[in-house]
Amino acid sequence: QKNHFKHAIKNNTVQLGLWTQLGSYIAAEILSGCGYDFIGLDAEHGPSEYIEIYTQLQACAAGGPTQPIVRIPNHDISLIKRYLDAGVNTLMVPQVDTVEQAKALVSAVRYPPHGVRGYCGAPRASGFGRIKNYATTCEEEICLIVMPETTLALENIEAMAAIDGVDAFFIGPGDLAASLGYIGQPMHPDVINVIEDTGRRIKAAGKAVGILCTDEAQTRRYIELGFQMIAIGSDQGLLTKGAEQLLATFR
Ligand code: 3PY
Ligand code: MG
Repeated sequence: QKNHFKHAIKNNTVQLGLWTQLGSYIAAEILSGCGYDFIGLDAEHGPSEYIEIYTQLQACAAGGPTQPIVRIPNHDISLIKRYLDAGVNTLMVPQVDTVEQAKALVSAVRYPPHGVRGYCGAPRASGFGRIKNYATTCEEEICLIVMPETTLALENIEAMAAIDGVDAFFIGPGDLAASLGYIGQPMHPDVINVIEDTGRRIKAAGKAVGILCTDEAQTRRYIELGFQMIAIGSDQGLLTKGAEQLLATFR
């Protein structure tokens, strides 16, 4: 099955998304019908475990055309295998700092002889066996997004971008700010400078770049700079803001 998201970011079509951390399959179903290009299902932070992500993927399929992106908690290849089996075709991996780590992740999402992904005959990803050519065609449609979130990752950006199979980079502003000595200040001008420079370097190396940003002006700036994917808000944020605003109209 075609991964339109992967092709869109390759073709520089900006993808706007919503981040989710509630772990709610109902919220996932509602939000996938709202017109966003992608929805981030977070299994790094937030309460979602594997089976909860699985049900959120089912909800996304029912809810609308929005592309689910799953952020996994670590680099464990057996866990990556299970998420791919569950039907994840766009995988985001946090804290990717080195070429060795990035290469191991590429290998984890590819079947032999190109990689080490374990084979299952009829996973959900293959329509439970109905998509007969899944194993031989899935590699083209799997999108691997790695997250540079440390100063070490920044040193290795060009080398990681040169790896075939690393499709995109999603900058983690919170962790990157912490690594730069500005914990809790992802909008600090020094941090923004580094992020913008990193975005330029990734683009110059020919790969797509994205970020989470809830500031409108800065989001427009990232779009101007050519960032291809931006998570512009979150389920938790919308719920909090909406609930507070509603009450404030009467109090
Ligand atoms: C971070 O800000 O560190 C993130 O991982 C956001 O997605
Ligand atoms: Mg992070």
